[in-house]
Amino acid sequence: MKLGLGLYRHQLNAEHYRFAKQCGCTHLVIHLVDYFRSSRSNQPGDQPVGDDTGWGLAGDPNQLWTYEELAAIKKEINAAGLELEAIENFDPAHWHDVLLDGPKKLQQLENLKTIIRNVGQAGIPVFGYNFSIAGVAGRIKGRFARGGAEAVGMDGPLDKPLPNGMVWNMVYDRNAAPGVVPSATPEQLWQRLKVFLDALVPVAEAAGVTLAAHPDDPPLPTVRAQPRLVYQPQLFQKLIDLKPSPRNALEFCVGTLAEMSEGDIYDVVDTYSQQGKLAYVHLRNVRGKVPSYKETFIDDGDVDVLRVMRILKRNNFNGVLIPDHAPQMSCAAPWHAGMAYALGYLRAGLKTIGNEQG
Ligand SMILES: [Mn+2]
Repeated sequence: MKLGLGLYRHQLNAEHYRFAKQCGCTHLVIHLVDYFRSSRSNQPGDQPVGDDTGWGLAGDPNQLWTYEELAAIKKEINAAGLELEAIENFDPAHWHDVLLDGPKKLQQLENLKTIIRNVGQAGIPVFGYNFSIAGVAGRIKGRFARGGAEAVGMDGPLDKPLPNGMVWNMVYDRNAAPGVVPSATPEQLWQRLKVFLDALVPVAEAAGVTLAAHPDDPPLPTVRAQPRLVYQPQLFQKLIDLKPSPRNALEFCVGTLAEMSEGDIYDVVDTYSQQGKLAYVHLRNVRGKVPSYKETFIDDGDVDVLRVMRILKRNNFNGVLIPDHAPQMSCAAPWHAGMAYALGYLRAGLKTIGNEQG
């Protein structure tokens, strides 16, 4: 197992690469979508949360991430003594109609194929995605964590319908007609995922890129009047079986899985790690379950994180762990302190379980 850090778009610079290295990381997972563009309710400094207007504007539909751009970022990361393990998330601007089954779907599937080919050419092994119409919506912030640290949680579901022009909690069309996005059925959503996997998995196989699916966060059957795909642990199996391939794998978010109303988190970790389906792991802790849970410090929630690490080691998981989210700590650099605390804990955990690369 290897230790990594996730960085948002505005953090892709030498200072943050040094910070990761100083915390003992060998790998990075990076976001290229800018979640903090033009939103008053969603400011950089923490993970994106926002209100029911979402995270702001999606990117440029005509600017796909190029090989040159990806190779340049990888080169800078390598120069800092780190490996680039994964890119996390497609931009809604590049695939809104794949999620919505809209008129630009065929062109946008080609967009995604181009991006995966570019990622493979740049030598980046994993691409994480979240096949979700509402996206990561409906969460709140408060002084929920130990000592009054600011953390994210949920206090009741959000089923206010999505306005037209919005998907994946971002706005892709500011000029959309008034009205709301019609609710899909769960069967329609699974069919859309099948179309996506049938198109992308062969390209990923040829490009040497592993596609890694994140479960729905928060994991409720519906959010914003839209169905969710993976809101119980066994639904990950349905996703795997829909398109069997070593390149159809999981962005295994222990926090989200622990928020689900069913399943024993240790059995869930065992089941999927035994199958070798974990591309990389979001390892964070949480107290409670949907629709009422709170994110916690890594040593302070319902999950025995060391026990999870022992199961991963027993099943020979050899990929990257990242903290995903952490509470904001009271100091001049709340995000950095939270991440350094989580990374120190994970690094000690890796040594404790006898992980040779910890
Ligand atoms: Mn996650």
